[in-house]
Amino acid sequence: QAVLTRLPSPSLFGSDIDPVLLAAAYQTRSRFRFALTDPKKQRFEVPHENVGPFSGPAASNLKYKVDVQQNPFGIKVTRASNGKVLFDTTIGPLLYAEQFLQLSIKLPSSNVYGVGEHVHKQYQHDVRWKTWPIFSRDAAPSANMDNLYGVQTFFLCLEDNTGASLGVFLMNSNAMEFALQPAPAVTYRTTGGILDFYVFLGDTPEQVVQEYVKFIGLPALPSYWTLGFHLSRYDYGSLDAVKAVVERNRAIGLPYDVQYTDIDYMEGRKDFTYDKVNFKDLPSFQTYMHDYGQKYIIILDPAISTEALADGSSYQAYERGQSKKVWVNESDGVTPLVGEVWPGRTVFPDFTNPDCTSWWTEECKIFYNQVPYDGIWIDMNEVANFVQGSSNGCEQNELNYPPFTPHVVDRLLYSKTLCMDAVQKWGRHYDVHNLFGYSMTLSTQRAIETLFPGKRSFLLSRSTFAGSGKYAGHWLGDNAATWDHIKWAIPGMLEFGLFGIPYVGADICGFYENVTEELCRRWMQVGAFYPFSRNHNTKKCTPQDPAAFGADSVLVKSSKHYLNIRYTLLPYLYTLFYKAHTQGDTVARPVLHEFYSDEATWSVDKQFLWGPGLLITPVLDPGVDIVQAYVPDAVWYDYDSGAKIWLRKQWTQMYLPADKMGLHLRGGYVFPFQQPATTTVASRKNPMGLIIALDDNNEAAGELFWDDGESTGEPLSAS
Ligand code: MIG
Repeated sequence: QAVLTRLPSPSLFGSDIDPVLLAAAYQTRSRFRFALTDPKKQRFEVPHENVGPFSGPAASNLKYKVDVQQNPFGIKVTRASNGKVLFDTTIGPLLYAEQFLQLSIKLPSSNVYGVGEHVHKQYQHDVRWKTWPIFSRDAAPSANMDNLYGVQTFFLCLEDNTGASLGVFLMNSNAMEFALQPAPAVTYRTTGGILDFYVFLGDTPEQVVQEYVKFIGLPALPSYWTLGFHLSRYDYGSLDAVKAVVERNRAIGLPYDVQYTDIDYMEGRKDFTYDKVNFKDLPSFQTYMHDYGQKYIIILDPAISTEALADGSSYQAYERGQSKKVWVNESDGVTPLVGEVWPGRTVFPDFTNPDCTSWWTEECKIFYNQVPYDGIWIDMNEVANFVQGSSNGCEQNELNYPPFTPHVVDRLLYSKTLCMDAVQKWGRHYDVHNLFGYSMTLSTQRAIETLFPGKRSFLLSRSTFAGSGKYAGHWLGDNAATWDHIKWAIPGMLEFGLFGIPYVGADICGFYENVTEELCRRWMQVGAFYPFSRNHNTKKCTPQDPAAFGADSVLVKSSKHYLNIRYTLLPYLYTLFYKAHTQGDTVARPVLHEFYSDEATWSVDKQFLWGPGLLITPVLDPGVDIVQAYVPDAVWYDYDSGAKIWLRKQWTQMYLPADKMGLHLRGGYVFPFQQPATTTVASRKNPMGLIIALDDNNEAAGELFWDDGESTGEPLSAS
């Protein structure tokens, strides 16, 4: 510990804190933590399940060395093996005020990856003065540098071509920005809480991810069926329309495990209700799906209508929540904050309140007893509100109008969400806003555990925080059917791998806008290799489920071909998820994680790997059948033909006509497989086998994790 006193200088935003307490800990041999707090007053700290106190013995045999510079204060973390400075805050001053905290870090290289949630058009960050706002927001991905749904404050830095890497995580949930500079350096600039930094050292990028993910929570092991293909859209309009889509995609023999219904199944967009006219038979829909070996997932939104049902009867879910006082309150701490979302006037459950979790769990159960379902998709949990702050507006105070506002969308913190002075159990919305989706995930996980004891089910969340991956997957939100979006999905997906949320994918064929056959065909090809593979569409747009393009279309032929390969390789994919779950490995893996000694891979983001062994080279441009592809330094075999590729460690032109994408198996690896079928219920009964791809020495190795695909608890068998 050390006490830091403020050097004389003009105040930037007022309310400077002086002194500041520094606490630091050698937590493990590869993890260093330091926190800066106010010794005179308790400031907000993220109530994360994995944050412990500064106590316990110091780790030994450290991979790092820490030096503290005095006057001005700075902290330097050095790699013990080679003396390289990895993390150096002496590049700038520490600023610590009530609502403005800033620290800059000089880095050993500009190979920086991560931090979100944003559209990063390139996976490797551009360090030329780019400032990214971080604040959870219901905003559609676009070319702008907007803050999107989730809050992820972790980045990875590849030091050099030895693979040595570091990771940095700031445990803080306030609105902030992250600025990259060519030094190379980064600056975290946050509006509250404390500065609580974790520095991770690894010998490889994968090791850094493992260290980070073990700390924030190893990702959930998905149920096997959730690795199948999913189909969804907003506004089927009726259950008959849903069934027509299900039937036509069954009829073409599409590998297809999961069907969704979006908010149009509800009565008046109210959670825990269903439209008794257009979705009259919803109670038997799960059986209809199960009869074919398929599953059914529902959407739930956080906002709860305050209005009665259409027939005048009371809306029970609201009434019960109201009597249990489970809503987010206005600044007085007792009056429920009222806003507006899909169902009209709404209140917002405070998922940080244990009573709210009990209420939510109970509502999920009551509804399940009417309309059985297999998994839950949670949306709008940034939290989205269609009026600014509340129906009563927001007071003029330092929470709603802080002295410094990061470059968030609209430059207004309560825009499209709740007033910042709203009150929740964990604290003021100002401090806990970024935890809304995370807390809703925790509550919904409780519901899932209650509904499906001993089973894993499915949970998908739009808003995430560090640790969300322990319970949930994520989709990249409301993208559009454009060639830009099919490209941006790859950096997005790879980043969520770094964040410990490997079960991730973008809406295949795009959410907004009508898609063309060509774009949808290319998207179905690459999407067959998203860890979370779902085709989802918005209302009114032309149907884009594969069968909609005609049973004889090239799109259907190609979608089936690549989904069959996905289903064939599910034992390999499932094993990758097991390794993610047990040791924090990435699943959809950046090429640089396997080939870091080759600088050419450091910026590859139009291709990616499944684990170490499968190279995926999609077509991401219109009118193209030749793609510039990188062949990393290994032996590769074309998946379809088995032919060996006679070049390596170079760019090549890959011929990928309309029905083809690049898929290559890496020599040295063994891929467990199973004969595919149209559902995983059926494919799991088929014979299994091994694809053995030999390396230069005619050797190969691999692993298989196998179990019943849905139980929780200890694995039945491993490796
Ligand atoms: O503002 O539930 O991202 O997947 O279809 C739209 C309707 C609300 C946003 C989700 C999208 C979903 C849609 N929702």
